[in-house]
Amino acid sequence: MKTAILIISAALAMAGCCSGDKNKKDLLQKLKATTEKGFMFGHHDDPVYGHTWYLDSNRSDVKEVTGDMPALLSFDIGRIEFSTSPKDSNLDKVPFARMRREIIHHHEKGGLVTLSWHVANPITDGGSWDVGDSSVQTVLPQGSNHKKFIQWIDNVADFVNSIKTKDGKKIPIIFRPYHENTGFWFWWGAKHCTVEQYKELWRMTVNRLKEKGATQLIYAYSPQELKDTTHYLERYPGDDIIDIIGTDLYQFNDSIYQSVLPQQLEIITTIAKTHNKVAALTETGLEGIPDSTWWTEKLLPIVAEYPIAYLLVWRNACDRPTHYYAPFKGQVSASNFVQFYNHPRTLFLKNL
Ligand code: BMA
Repeated sequence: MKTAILIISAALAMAGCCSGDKNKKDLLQKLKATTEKGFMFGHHDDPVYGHTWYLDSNRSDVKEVTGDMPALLSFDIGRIEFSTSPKDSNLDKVPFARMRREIIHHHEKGGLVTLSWHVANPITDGGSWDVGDSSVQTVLPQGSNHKKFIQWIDNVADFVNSIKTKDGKKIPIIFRPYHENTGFWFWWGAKHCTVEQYKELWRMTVNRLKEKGATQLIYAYSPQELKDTTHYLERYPGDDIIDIIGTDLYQFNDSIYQSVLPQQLEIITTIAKTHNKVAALTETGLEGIPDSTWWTEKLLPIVAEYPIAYLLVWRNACDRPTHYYAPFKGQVSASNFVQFYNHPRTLFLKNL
């Protein structure tokens, strides 16, 4: 009896592992195929709140402007590390249960999903922005917060493993932790840990997630302020771990963005090509989009020149009136965004 149970549970574990792996391969294939056609548009927290609304059902600022959903939805799982109940919410007040429902729904419609993780500082339990020079070191094996951090990673595994189709298959997701690490503002930033410590943080995370059966994840690396390919690869965790060669770049100054964006895209697409990976502009945007033709005059002419699978703009906060990156009905760039939507190289949900 005991042996039978053991055999059955081993078989089930294998099925789980292989279905995760197969789904992951399908997702990578889809991303590669997409890059031939154009690039997907992604929006963070798109179906859960918008410029003037919070947690309504069946709403999306992007849909209200274009009649279509973004091809890619992004959510953040910051605070999953403290989550003990299904009622808990992330750092931007998105309930994890709602996030799960939206991911399943979007996947069923053929869309893609990415998750970032603004994980708390392991020493202070403060936010990701609570920087301290030894934080990374303390979560690595032998570190004083290692056990605690492994539990945090296990919470991530439990959450992603709970996101399944109706027939029980784990939904493949692009996971993008420890982002913008060439900057100094997050506790995993270059100023706060050595190259080796940063890489070990990644390796430990990916290994643990795999051990917990989360084999459906594909991984995006997204540093920013890149000098050249050598700089990009300095902290790159490795080809065996990373699937997506990403970067984050926002427009704070028009002419700087115009000159830096092509350089950054050149770096990531060159590396993606030589490492046989997928390139993506993992975060970008202009806060408040005051430039009414920004989408077709500033963003599109540059990104259309590079083989990237997607670009993602950040959230339309409902409680910060100027903190939005996608247009909503009546916003000054809304009609220009429709032109962007109609361009043959931009891919939204209906194009997938
Ligand atoms: C930042 C801002 C914050 C938010 C954080 C994590 O860029 O949007 O308001 O809490 O991302 O999503």
